[in-house]
Amino acid sequence: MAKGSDGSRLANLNEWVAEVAALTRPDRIHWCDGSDAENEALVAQMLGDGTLVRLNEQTHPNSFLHRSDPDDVARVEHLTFVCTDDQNDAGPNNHWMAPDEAHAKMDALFDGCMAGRTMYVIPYCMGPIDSPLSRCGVEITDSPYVVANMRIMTRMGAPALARIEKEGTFVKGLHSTGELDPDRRFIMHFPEELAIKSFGSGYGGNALLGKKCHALRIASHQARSEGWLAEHMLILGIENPQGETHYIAAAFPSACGKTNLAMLIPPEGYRNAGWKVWTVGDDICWMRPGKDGRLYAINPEAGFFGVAPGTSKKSNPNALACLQRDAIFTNVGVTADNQPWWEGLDNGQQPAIDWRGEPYDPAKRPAAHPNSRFTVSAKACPSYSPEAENPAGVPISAIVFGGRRASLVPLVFEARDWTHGVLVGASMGSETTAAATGAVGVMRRDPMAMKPFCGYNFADYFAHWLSFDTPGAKLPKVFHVNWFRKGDDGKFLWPGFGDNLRVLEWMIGRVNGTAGAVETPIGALPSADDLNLDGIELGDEALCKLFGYERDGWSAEFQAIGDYLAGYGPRMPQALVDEQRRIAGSLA
Ligand code: GTP
Ligand code: SPV
Ligand code: MN
Repeated sequence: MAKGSDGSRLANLNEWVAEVAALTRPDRIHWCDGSDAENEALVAQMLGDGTLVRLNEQTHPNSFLHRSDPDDVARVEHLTFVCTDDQNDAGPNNHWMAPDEAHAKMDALFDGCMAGRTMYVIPYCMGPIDSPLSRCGVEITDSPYVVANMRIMTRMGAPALARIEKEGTFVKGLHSTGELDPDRRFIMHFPEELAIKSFGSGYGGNALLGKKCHALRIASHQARSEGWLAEHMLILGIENPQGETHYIAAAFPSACGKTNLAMLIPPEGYRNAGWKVWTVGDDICWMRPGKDGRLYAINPEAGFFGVAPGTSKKSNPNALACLQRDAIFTNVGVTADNQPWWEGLDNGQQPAIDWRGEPYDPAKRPAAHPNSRFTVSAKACPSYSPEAENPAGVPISAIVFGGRRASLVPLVFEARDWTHGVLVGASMGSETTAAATGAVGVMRRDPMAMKPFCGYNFADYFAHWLSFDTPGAKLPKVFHVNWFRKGDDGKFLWPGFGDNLRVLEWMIGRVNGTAGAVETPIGALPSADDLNLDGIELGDEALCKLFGYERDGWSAEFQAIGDYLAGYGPRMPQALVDEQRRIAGSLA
């Protein structure tokens, strides 16, 4: 039982914990305070029962490997539900179940599920503890691995409990790993009750309920009624040689480059000239209009749950620097001397044991699972922005949408205005990745990178986005990027990573009115001369495909976008339908 200073505001928390304990029947209840001693005890316990394996203490002090159940390695979109009273409120973009039915189904699964286990009560705060934009929650779980990850990913423990006591409201998240049986696995959201019930998975977005379940699905629903936005976006600051910093928020689908862009290290010429990129967040962004009409953003998270494969000293030195100590690795391989290893690490070492704990055999499986991850505190990142802890948030100058598109979509273009920008976000497409179970590399619509995460009807969501365009609003400019355009040989045409700064520089130039562009029906595209391409070699095919605009292809794309929006029926805002028709008409 947690004691409030007067007991009153915590009554609903204590009641809920008692109710859950009566249902799940744990052997013990542990209230997490977030202390080092608590963490050390949990780690010792997990080392003892094999949940964690200690990595090489010389090269990676205080770092651990966790191997998931092989059937539990990614988010499960087909088992994720939004349970609203009216199915139309969840929308065609979500799986839906009636709240009563969903509660009954979940309560049957939770019945007695914690017998023999400890029930952990984790009070947490999403966002700086003193920010008015932050929101609190409590996760109840029977997984010590979840506790250890939540400790890194959120502000967890006593300060969060104190805030909950003051506010009286919090998101209730109930989680159990159950038996890790994929047939008894559901991730249920009850946005109208600020509640989550997750059973049968221990993996990332399914189990660390502060992350996708709270900070995106529940928060997006809450944000709609309170006038703000909860988005699947990184936040970065870009400092120019004059010392001015512009903040950019960017939405790319899962495993499409948010962490990498957020931690970008400028190419050498830029570095020498004094350019610097500051990391505010790599996955989630909460923003709301400030008094001056600009959008102000916070990162609700305190750590990174990043994709391991492909992370190298060359592609993302900042991420690698974060991973030197105090990190949890999930489903990576290890070397003979027990250092973490993944495909694309490129440090000259070789894997000995794969992510399943078996001797590495490239004919059998990769050493690291394609969706293997690291969990590490944001404070460990050399580029972590001092402004990331600012309770007021950072003012956003540009919003960027992007996806993995092998064909058609150029490197970058700019939307004409906010309404067009909302359409650019709403019509985003991307090839699927290993971040969720299912086929990889299939093009699907993933509006604003929120397809798996919007807690309500996309038609209402687009209307909510449009509603920010009010008199006096000083909205960010909106852009679209594609780092993943391929040539006829199937290779990426754009070098990406650090060189993406060239594109960000052009965006800031557009915000300041100093950079040029060519108007087309899909938006304003830079010509190759409008970007600084010094120091990189691009052939004719690359120049043509990265900076060109293919009228016939876009005409077909806009027909497909029209069909997609029509699928939402009359709830789709007319302004968006009109915008699509106007552009489709000018392409015909
Ligand atoms: P989530 O954590 O799943 O939301 O993903 P994320 O958007 O943060 O993705 P991340 O930055 O981890 O990138 C995923 C994959 O994309 C990695 O394999 C990267 O190497 C690759 N990637 C990132 N940026 C670029 C880029 O600019 N060009 C190319 N070609 N690949 C990139
Ligand atoms: C994503 O899939 O977008 C992630 C990883 O960031 S997870 O936390 O598992 O959702
Ligand atoms: Mn993500």
